[in-house]
Amino acid sequence: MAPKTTADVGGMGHSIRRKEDPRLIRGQGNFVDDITLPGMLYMDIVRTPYAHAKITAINSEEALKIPGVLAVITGADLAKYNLHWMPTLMSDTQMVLPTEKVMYQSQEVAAVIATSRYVAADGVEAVSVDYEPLPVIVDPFKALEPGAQVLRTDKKDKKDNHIFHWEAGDRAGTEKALKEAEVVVSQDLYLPRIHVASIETCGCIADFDKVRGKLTVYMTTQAPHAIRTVFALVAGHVGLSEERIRIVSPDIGGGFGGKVPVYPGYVIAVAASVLIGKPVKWIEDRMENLQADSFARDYHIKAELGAKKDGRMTALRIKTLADHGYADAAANPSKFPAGLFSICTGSYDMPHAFVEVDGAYTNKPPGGVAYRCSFRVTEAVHAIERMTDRLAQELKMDPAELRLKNFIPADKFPYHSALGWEYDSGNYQAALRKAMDKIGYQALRKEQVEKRKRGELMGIGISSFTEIVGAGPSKHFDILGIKMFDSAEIRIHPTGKATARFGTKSQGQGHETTYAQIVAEELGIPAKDVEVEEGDTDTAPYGLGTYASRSTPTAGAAGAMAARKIREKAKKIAAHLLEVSEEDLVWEPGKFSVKGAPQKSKTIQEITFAAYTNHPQGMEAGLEAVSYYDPPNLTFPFGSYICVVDIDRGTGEVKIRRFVAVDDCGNIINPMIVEGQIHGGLTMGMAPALLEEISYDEGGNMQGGSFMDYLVPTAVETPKWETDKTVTPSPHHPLGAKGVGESATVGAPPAIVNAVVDALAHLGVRHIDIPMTPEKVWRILKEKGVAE
Ligand code: MCN
Ligand code: CUM
Repeated sequence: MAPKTTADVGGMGHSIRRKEDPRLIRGQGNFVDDITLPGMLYMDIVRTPYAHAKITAINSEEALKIPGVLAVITGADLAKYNLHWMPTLMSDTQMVLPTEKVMYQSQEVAAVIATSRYVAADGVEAVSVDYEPLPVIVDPFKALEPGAQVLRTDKKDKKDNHIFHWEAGDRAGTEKALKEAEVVVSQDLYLPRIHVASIETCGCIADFDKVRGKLTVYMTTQAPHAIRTVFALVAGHVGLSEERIRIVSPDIGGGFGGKVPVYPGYVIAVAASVLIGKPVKWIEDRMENLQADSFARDYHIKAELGAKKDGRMTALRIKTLADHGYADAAANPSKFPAGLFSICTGSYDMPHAFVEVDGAYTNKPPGGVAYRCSFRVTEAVHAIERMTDRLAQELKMDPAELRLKNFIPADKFPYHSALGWEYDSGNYQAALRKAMDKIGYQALRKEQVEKRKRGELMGIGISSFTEIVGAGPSKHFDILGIKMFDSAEIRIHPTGKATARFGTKSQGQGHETTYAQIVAEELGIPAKDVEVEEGDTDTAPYGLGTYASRSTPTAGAAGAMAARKIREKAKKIAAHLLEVSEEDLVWEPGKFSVKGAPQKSKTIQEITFAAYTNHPQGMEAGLEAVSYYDPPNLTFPFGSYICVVDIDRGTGEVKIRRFVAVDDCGNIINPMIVEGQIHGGLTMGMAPALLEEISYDEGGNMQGGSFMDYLVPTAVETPKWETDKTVTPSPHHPLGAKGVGESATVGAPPAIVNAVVDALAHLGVRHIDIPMTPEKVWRILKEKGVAE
């Protein structure tokens, strides 16, 4: 689709350079830790080495002797104000600071407030805590065994470690269809705990102004307004009502879902600032970040896929056990304790499906937070794309052919899935065929045959994923009762420039650029003349924030709707200026002209000036609009990825030789930014497939709590991604756009696993759990007698 606007205007479809980059690449960004306030104090946190233990004493005396240490805050101090527990986004409860026992290694135990960061750290060293260790549960299956020790003793009526049961689909119908299926493949899959490890850790500055009774918190949050509401709900009883709370998210160095929840550190810093009356800064160090927050996945999946002998899929059944750590602090919409996992029928026309998920408590940090996942879609896509390859192997069919046979046909959209979703639009065949052509699929298969004869291990893996992003609609989606919509407010200033504010918050996605392009598209005001603001609850309209690739589907749509309201008013003003009736005007980006007399026209800038200087009698002055957009449906971006791997028989190392990603996110606002999102997402998809994992030993000690053990990919490990696209607009989004930010992370891992399993399939390998580290792969090679 050719852009409607000129390059100077820079509306949709133009790869204009990111407006935020000049400051970010010059080191002139403004992150929380860059902010210094007069009289600011520093907080550091005492953490437990035990995964489960009673606290018998906390001794702060020595710490308080250190010059510059002003206070040591404990759970008992917070309990006086009933602030020692807080609600999680999933309506569970989580400790701010413990009063009785700790539940996971590295949990917060006390906080030291001091005049400098260094003194605060010395204070932490000097606090001594006495613990009485308790038995530890790290295995969620053991947690659910009858007679297992009950972990949440704080909950009066809790008799076990079961958090929730959730299911979707037709249990009986699926059971029957599986019984009648000509082939059934079943597989256990484990998606381990992983951590987003964004460049910037979490942190905040809490600044309580005693005189005005107003709290300002600069914080690393993806959802400033929702956080403000949560703070008001938690601390309203001590006088912090919502109009007196201002949350400011300045620049954020990566969120990836890890910056959605409220972490104890934020709340302690707020309590400290209110109690002491001075600004308090808390910035996590890298180890704290890796050990205590932002954990995703930890899904134990059992999947069964039934089909006819010709490969036609008939039924899918999935049973999952989710390890949530000691509290269910996942960031999901309230009615979806397993997120949007029920997208697990994927891109296939599946007649019957049933899925159930149970959540369990263990002695681990709260899990299920997020990792570029669109609310558990990563897990769902992993399951169905692995199962599809399992089936192909079983039937000795080509996995591409099996997919093409089972795809929802392009003419069946909007498609109603067996698990209750209405897919808005798609053309899965086109995306897969494009990927196959681009990578030269048939030639690669021939090459593989040749290589196998020579004992070389080469594999080709496909993943044809369907994403589900853009929550709302508000009738189904809320967080703690707050409906999920999003917002935009556009003000056109007299000289024709604009300020546009949104309820979302970019953490690196480039909203300052792409939102400006949306305004440019709709009003013809050059994108460079549109200043985009997000993240300050005192100025931005109320919105639910940026996660689940929802910004384009919700706030982006709100931007278009607000701009259209402005255009309506601009039309009235143009009619007045040109002395014609509105019906006689035609719009082209940037100006209204008179039908049949194109020389008679008024530019949007002229009209804007008139809105403040020469507006029609009886009309209000000014040119601005707000839109709160409640999407009628989610958007369903999709794609087909093909990965080629070579496996080193000496080391077990998996080398990604080629990776072709064909994505479809509907109409694109900025192609360069979308490509960047996909590149980053692919690397973040490769990471858990090959490298990243956090596990715990029997004693609840974390393995992988530093960058020595937790392997984040760098440019060295990253292959050359080859991207392409198809464009299938969303029929309900005002711009035809779908979200894209998480597509690649969601789609990539199974393509890589499928490639590795394909390389070893002739040896009888049917499945490998991620991460497929060299050691793990080498052990398989050894077992199969092919290691060199
Ligand atoms: N875009 C576009 N055309 C489309 C769709 C999107 O030009 N059809 C652009 C958007 O305008 C936006 C970007 O692509 O600039 C991503 O848009 P969208 O898919 O709507 O996702 P969000 O803006 O809501 O971003 C959230 C998503 C999520 S949930 C995670 S996790 C993630 C991701 O974005 N975290 C990121 N990408 C990230 N990228 C960076 N640099 N940092 C993070 O923390
Ligand atoms: Cu699931 S990570 Mo993103 O939704 O912020």
